[in-house]
Amino acid sequence: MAKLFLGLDSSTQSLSAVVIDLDTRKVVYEKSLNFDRALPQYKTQNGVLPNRDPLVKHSSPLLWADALDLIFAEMKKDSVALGEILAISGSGQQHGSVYFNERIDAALANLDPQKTLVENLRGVFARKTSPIWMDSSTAAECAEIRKKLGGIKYTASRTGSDTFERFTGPQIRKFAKTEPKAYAKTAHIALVSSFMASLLAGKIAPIDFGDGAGMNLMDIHRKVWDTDALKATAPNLKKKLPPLAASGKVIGPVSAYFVNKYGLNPAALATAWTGDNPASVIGLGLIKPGQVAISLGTSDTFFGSMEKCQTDENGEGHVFGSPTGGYMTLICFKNGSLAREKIRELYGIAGWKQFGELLKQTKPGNDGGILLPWFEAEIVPRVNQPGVHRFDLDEKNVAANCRAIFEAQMLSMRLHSQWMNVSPKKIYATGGAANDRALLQVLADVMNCRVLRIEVSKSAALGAALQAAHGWLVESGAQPKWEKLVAGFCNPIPNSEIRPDKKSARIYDQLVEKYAACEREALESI
Ligand code: XUL
Repeated sequence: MAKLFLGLDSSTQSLSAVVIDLDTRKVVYEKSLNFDRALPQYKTQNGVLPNRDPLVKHSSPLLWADALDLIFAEMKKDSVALGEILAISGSGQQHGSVYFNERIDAALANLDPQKTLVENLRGVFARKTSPIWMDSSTAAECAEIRKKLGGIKYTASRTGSDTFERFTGPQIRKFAKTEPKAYAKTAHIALVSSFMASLLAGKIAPIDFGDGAGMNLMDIHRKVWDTDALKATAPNLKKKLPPLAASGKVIGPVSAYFVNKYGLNPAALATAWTGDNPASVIGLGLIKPGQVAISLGTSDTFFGSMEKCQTDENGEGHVFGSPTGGYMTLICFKNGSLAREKIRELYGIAGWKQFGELLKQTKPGNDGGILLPWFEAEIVPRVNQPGVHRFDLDEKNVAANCRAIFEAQMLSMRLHSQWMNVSPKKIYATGGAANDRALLQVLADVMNCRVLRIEVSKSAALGAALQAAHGWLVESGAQPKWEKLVAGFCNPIPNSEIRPDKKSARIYDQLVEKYAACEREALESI
């Protein structure tokens, strides 16, 4: 019997599944379901429910549960050997939260395979929608919690990050303030990751140290709920949260719902899930400290493993628990792929190939033209008033604007990652836009560093599958080494290396100063 492990990734726009065979060290199955297309009845746009307030970004927990049924049905239809899967783990978009009333425990324990998950979850929510990581509507709550905890530096050194609008603590505080009755009826709060893990395990799942650190509620050093942070956030919060656990910890056999309905093995193990970025640390094989990756997805993230917990005094970056033990560091830029697509739409550019050709008509450094692409409120730097700003850049010059968006995103990454104090020898690039060589050349030149594309397009789901394997091996009494476990799964694409062009790198050494000045000017004006 093959040793199969399933990893799921419930991201902003899709649910993905990856099945690995540990003996042959191969990915044997991959599938992605796009929420807008597969489940149009929820009326999401890019996975988000429409809202008149541009700062409010919610999604539907029922959509995520529906997608879980759908992907299992797809796997069954595609003849995946579901009965041979030994363990399942997963990852979720970080920070998003799900609110249940006291009926949740019984509903999870009695999932009826004759019904859908959505039908099984009728009447268990204390809040219909879930705020997700793109939400920036909690500036007031961030300020309140930060003040109670003693300022930016202290909040960051205590919880791993300054308070951020998308982080779950400020989101919970806003809910408790604006809907106190519904908050009082809330018996349990889950993250996207722990919600999905709870469905698979048929009981409330713990929150792991990776995703738990994205809440402003966990003591980052001791990896326990921080009493002061809980108090600063909302009343009676401790009772509403599950325990914290190591990522991938086995929480029990999978729920009989999945055994009866889709043919999973009753002995298959369900594990705690983690966040999509922590899972990508495994999926990209970033086991050694100092290895960094850039994920060019809905959000652009810059992250890597970290030996000792070192927090950002300026409060722009984050420290999370790493699923391989120890810590990881991350900076998140909201205006990632959606901003790149906005520029394409704005100028009527048919595809990325044409985009790349236009880019070639311009020179690195764009003759000093700068674009600040804050189509959405931005996380880093903190911008709550969306808007696009141009400096020495003609709005009508299509080619220059194409270069400007790429350069802005990469310059911003360089500028705001300085606190991490890492000088990587190579950067791994992943995510949808990593297929674009032109973008990766800009990245290599701006960072003055070699860039390697990594084979896995679904790094979070692969990381989750490897996390499932790790949990299963530990449960079987083995002492698996992460480096050995990931070997063979996470190799960069042969000949994908992009070297920085020395002349361009010198241009960007200067341009980054101008970029920083433009950013300061724009921030002062809004
Ligand atoms: C990380 C973050 C995003 C989401 C995307 O802090 O907010 O990268 O995890 O799913």
